[in-house]
Amino acid sequence: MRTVKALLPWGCLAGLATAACPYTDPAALKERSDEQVPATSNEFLAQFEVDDSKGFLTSDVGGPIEDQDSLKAGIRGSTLLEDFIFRQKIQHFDHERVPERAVHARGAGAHGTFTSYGDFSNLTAASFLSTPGKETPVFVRFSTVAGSRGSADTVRDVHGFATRFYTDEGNFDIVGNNIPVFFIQDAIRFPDLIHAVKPSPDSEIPQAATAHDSAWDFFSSQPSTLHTLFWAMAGFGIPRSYRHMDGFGVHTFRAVTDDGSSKLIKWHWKTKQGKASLVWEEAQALAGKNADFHRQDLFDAIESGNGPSWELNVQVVDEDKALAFGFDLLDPTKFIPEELAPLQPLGIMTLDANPTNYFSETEQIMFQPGHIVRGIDFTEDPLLQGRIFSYLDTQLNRHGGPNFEQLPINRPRTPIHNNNRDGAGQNLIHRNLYPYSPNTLNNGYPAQANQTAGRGFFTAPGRTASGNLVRELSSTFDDHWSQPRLFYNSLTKIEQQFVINAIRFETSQLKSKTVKQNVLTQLNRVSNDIAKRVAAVLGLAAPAPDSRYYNNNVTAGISIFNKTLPSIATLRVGILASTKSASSLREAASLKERLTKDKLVVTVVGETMADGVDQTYSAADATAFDGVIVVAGAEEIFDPKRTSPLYPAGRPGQILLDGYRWGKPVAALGSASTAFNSTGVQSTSGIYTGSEIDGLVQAFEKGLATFKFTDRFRLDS
Ligand code: HDE
Repeated sequence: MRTVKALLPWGCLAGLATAACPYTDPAALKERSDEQVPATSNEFLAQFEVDDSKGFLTSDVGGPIEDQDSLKAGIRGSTLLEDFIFRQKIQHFDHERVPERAVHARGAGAHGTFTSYGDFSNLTAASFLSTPGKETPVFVRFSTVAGSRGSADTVRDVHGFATRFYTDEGNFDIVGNNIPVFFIQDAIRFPDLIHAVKPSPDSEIPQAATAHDSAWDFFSSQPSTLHTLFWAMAGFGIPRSYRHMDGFGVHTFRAVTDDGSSKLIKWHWKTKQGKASLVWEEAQALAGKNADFHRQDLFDAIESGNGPSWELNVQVVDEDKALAFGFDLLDPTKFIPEELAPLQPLGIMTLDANPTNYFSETEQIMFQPGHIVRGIDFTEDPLLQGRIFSYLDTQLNRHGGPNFEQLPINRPRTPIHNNNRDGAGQNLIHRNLYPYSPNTLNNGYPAQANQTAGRGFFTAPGRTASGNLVRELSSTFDDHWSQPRLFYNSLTKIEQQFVINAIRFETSQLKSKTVKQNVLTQLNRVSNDIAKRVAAVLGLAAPAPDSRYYNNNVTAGISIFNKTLPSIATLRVGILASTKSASSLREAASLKERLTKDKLVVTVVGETMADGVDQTYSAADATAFDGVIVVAGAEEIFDPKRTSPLYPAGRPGQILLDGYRWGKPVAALGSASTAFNSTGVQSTSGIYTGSEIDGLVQAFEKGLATFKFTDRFRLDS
């Protein structure tokens, strides 16, 4: 339950202009200061919470009732139409669902705080960036794109990273992704992209996957998709967790100062947990073993007090440099390599509170690229321009009327004074009888705010637009191949192999030979080597190299696997023990104590739920662990000839071997090292043995920071 420091009078919530309410009284408004708005979104939301910890059950209109049996004509008779208790209960239940998001339906969210590093008024007039240490409440929702609301978390997909800042000058949203570019360049093509990617209209197969003809038909007919596709085929499509991915605003936006001068900017969220990714077989197994893996990970990390953090950065470019880098900054299929425009850190965001109610908060939050505040402005990016309409429009479908901004999670911390009235689900009781501007009868209120009055929003004065009306894209958007190649060139060899494996996996599901040929044509424009290696698996002839398209450019900061993690806190370790050996359980307990001190989440696995065992071999699986340790005394159960009715045949060995095959650090304490031989774990990097806990733990923890030992994976050549 959230704690509320000071409850506001109801009139404030209703937006009523009363002297008792510091947020809505026009006189008080003029003097509004930071202290007069609730400090955190949690504090604000707490006012809407319902506490059922005491009291009697009531009807929807407040009368106490009982609701366990319906009202019948005789003890064995029909239920009566008169039974209002039955009708209200069933009717509300029948209407519990709202349409899921058309895209990004599957997601998880959390509350937190953004803290500005400094005064950035030389870049933007945005108030949340105006003072060192200034705190702004945030809510973030992470998501996958293609799957339905109940789909698995670890499918291969672009991931949403949408942030709402509840600033003291209104709500500001960065509705971004974990990949800095997008598939298409003009919003009008979005329905085409989504129709191609979503399941087949007849069978509704496949769920949350792009491994089907229509998706790759679109990708290969619309080469602007290649760049994002390449990121998705790499580790970015299958992150270890939401916490281990970066976020990007994707489009170029404008930062505008109080005096109206503007710069072009790109938003970047840099994870403080480090980037980490699953490997594909592991992700697939996880989708079956724990469909809620990412949701659970975020929730558990926050519950344990280890909420994740991201640093907000911007790349800043002068207005007249939009075409200076050899591509168009209005083209959302391009990113600016960090070498051309360095990242400038602005502040840090930490998520530290889970939603109290998933539906009210995570499901009902309505992000919108059009939620901007003074100091931020759009650009003419035709994808962004369309999004500004779409996100608002789609809420009419989801919430059945225009008052969705009044839902608690969508309300700003600041008072609302608009002249909007009525509509389905109107929550507010407006007292103003003159809801129009200009007026004299309400003394001109609400007053107009702009660049000079009331710290209002204003469009960057330097923006200009002119030209003939055309239904076409600028030729500065024409190059679709050099950045996918730049991206691919900047990966390590093994990451390149993972991209090729992913494309092989996806295209192996294709039935249409024409689509496969078209895919090879496009891949060949990125790299003949890729085209050849994919063609070999598809059993098709590779196209000849087309050197008109190729470059040898590289950029830093792309690879996921070439860096160790800055922190191993909250990573998960499985200790494989045996309930048949009391000494193995003792060793497991000491090991657990030692690892827990380093904030690792430890699960001791045994045959039965004996004392000291957290999970049985019936349920445990390597997908649940970032690293595995076998303790002495448990080695017997890894003998493949040994069977037990207590778990599926070979399960202990399978956990060890899967951990090894999926690149995780694997360790054995003392005599348990024989388990390696019996299960086929080979001696490569990331395999640790030793008979003394401290030494083994130190080495193993270094292995956890390495995260994936990629030398265990095969390269084509
Ligand atoms: Fe979205 N997108 N999108 N998108 N998008 C939605 O909005 C849309 C695009 C993104 O956690 C929808 O409320 C169009 C780019 C995220 O609630 C919808 C276009 C980027 C989320 C919609 C795009 C995104 C959405 C679905 C092309 C990265 C989830 C329901 C012009 C910069 C936000 C809803 C959340 C959600 C439309 C392209 C990110 C239908 C028309 C580019 C993170 O309105």
